[in-house]
Amino acid sequence: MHIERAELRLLRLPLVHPFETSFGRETENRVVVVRLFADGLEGFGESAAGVGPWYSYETAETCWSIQRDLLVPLLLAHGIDAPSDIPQLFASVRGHPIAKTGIEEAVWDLCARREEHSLSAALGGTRERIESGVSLGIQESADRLLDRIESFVEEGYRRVKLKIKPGWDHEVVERVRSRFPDLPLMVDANAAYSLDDLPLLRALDRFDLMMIEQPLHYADLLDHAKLQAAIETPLCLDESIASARHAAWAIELGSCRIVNIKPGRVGGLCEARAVHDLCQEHGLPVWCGGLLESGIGRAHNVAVASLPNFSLPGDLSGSARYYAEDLVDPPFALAGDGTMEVPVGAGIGVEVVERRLAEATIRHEVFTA
Ligand code: OSB
Ligand code: MG
Repeated sequence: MHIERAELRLLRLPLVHPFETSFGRETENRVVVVRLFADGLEGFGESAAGVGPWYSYETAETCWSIQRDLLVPLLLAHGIDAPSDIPQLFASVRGHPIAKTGIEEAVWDLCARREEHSLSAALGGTRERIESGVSLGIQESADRLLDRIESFVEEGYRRVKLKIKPGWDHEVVERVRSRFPDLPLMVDANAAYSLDDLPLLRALDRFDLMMIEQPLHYADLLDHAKLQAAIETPLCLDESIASARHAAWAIELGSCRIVNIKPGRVGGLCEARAVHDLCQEHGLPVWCGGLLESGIGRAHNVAVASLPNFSLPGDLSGSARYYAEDLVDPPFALAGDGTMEVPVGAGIGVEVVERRLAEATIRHEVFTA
């Protein structure tokens, strides 16, 4: 297949609620939406790197420059037969996984539409519905946090993830646990602790958490292995699992018992599936994380989460939890039982709303072969 035209759009997406983590507070997301044209069809992907280099070294601006200067020219200069050609095509560019993901996703969408398959079917997905969880940022008070949890539980969310950081951890988790004794609950520290905090991390064992996500340094595998050996609660790695190779190291070292898979973090859907397959072979459950994506990236995440070893609820919440009006129609919505439907239409299976795309665009550039 010859890609005839590529379009990049830098979008500004104001969040319904500010999102605060151990690395800061965000009031809006910035993403690059990639749109590719070939054979009378189009495909969409999203690079949801955000405003600043806090979660990862990438930003919406680094995605834009790497895509404009390197990835889009490579794509337009080479024909591709299948999405699985993309990782090799982009291998000469070191790193920048979120930038690569937006383009690889658009190729997946385009190829699935060409075959008249859903993206889920193209990936080998087996689920018709996926289980939704919700990730709750640090709030101004524990009372406010309890109120917000209550309303998400009423909506049907199947598990709640709390962001923690030093000073917003043990006491807060204790309050949440005593108010919601049976709630499937987990915490995510976004690398805010070190092994010196072992007593505090061990003290979390008594709250029956499903897991503790990424407590230690963003690139670490060794200290996580030491920590996992010293506590009972399963560790889940996010930032540290940058590829299937990192997952293999983590499994061999015993750094975690669960893996959060985000296509953006590992460089695309091919690599996300490779991490999934490896974890499945070794008996580690996985779940799909998020980067506050719009409906475009969310559609890709939902399709990935339909693979068989995604056996835990993901950070795949309804569109309304993030944005007043999503870019896609229909928006992603939670059923009362806390699940979301995996779209069955061709490609991502949701319509991109041109008006919304235009309203959110702060920069736009078109490239032709
Ligand atoms: O660490 O999982 C994370 C959002 C942005 C960056 C990193 C993370 C998150 C979330 C929310 O926890 C994920 C989502 O709901 O999209
Ligand atoms: Mg995380």
